Amino acid sequence: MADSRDKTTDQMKMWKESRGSQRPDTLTTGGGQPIGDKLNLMTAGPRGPLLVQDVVFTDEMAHFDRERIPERVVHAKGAGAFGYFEVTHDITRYCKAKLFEHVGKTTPIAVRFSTVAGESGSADTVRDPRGFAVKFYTEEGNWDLTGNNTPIFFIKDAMLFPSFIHTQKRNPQTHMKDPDMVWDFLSLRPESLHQVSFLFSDRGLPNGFRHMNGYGSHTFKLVNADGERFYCKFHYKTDQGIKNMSVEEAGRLASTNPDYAIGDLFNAIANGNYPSWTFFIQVMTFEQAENFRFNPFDLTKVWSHKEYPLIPVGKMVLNRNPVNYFAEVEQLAFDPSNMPPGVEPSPDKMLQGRLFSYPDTHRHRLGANYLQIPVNCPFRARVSNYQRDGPMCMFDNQGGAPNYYPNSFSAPENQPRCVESKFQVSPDVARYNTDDEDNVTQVRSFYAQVLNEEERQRLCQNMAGALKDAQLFIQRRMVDNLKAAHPDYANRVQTYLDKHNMEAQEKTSVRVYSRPGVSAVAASSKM
Ligand code: HDE
Repeated sequence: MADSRDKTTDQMKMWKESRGSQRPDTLTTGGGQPIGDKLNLMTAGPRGPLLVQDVVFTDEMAHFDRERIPERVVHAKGAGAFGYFEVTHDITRYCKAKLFEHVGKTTPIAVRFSTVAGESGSADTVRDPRGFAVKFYTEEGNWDLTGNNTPIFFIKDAMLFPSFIHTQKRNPQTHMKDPDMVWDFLSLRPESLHQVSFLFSDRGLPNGFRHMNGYGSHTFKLVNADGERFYCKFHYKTDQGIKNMSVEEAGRLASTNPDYAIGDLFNAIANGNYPSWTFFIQVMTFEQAENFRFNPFDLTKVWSHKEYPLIPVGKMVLNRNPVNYFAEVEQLAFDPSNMPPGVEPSPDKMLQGRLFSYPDTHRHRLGANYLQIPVNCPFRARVSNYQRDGPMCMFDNQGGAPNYYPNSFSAPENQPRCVESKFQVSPDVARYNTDDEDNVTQVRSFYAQVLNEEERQRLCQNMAGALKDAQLFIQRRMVDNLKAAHPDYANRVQTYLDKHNMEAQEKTSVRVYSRPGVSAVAASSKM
């Protein structure tokens, strides 16, 4: 028993030890009044009933009744940690953001890693992308680079996101995960194939959060001090090395240690084994973007590293565990629209959709003043604006400063250097279809060039193992999509599917034929 203990399982013991010889605190109500007895209700006689005047009880119970806030609609299960980002290479020729000001500069950060589809209590070792969200607390306000462990995504139009997520969640009637929903949607949207291929490859089961890369995923815009603009992608490469899990190991841990990834991160940091990542950018000029063979803002595609090499920028180190999970991780709110001057959105339709969705969900989940919660507060900048009041307003609500603008009473000043860069948009306003763009070229090279033979084999086996649970017509449509990417991809998945389908058929026939009183012909006509 003692052998199996680590920093997570010993947390209570260590907390007590951390208090040394300090006497225990006085037990109080939420209002701070000392409590005489917290074990026994105040009742009329030893057998009850309870008195309304037992405010020690009502204070406790009323707060308990309100303990849960809505969990994140996606990425509900996750782990958080804190640390710093240090600039190791000068990129001021691309970006004027102060956090990149000079080599050696450090900026405090908060990071949250997560799975996507499961609920807050779900297992860490499921096949799913992993969230990789970083909040940089800069002097120019917070920058939230809210990415994943993959450089691409399933869709490229934000309109589809709620539907896509519904297919990853639960069936509206059965409240179960539903393979028909998943594969119906994915096969109807062939642009998802690149991400689906990543997902069913070995990288779909990372070994914890420390052994995976992170990506800003979208194309962003960088602006330098002279107002020159560049398109850019962000990458974090794990210094721990990539490590994935076998399907068997992930399945075993899902039942024996469903919090494996949270524990792995917590223990590493508590043991002083601080995980780190090297931060890079890829840069594309506006001219290159205009002539690029793909839409450079298409989130289902990567930029070739040969043509757009990784440029080193800095290092991210995680060296502090949360002191309290709810306060610092459950309430941690990331928002892609939090960008310091020098970082701007590209026209990527997914990024544009996210700029609205995140602050909107935070107002619902955490309340209108969520930016005052300490972990979200841009504590290195001084917030001066005209937002006042609202529920749970903390601090001094900007005291006696005028709450309207313009005003003649020492109003906070605009900063012309921070005006967003200008850009042109000329095309007609319309709802443009994106699913007819090239959805196969990069899947083909992922399959044929990036993966080796064994990896290809596992990808096909993993995919068929999941696709087999969908209706046959959906399986066929998916295999047709694979065929468009690479015939070998389609053939191998089909071979595995045939095997699964045959086995399933055999099982069904055994069940049907062995039912007493049902003839084989009658049974097969029902199939
Ligand atoms: Fe998110 N996503 N997302 N997402 N996402 C959320 O925000 C959304 C997308 C990502 O640890 C939600 O606070 C839309 C891409 C991470 O707290 C929500 C679209 C990428 C996290 C939301 C996307 C991400 C979220 C749920 C398509 C990688 C967890 C709760 C237009 C580049 C952050 C919340 C954390 C969380 C919306 C697509 C990453 C609902 C509308 C692409 C890492 O606002």
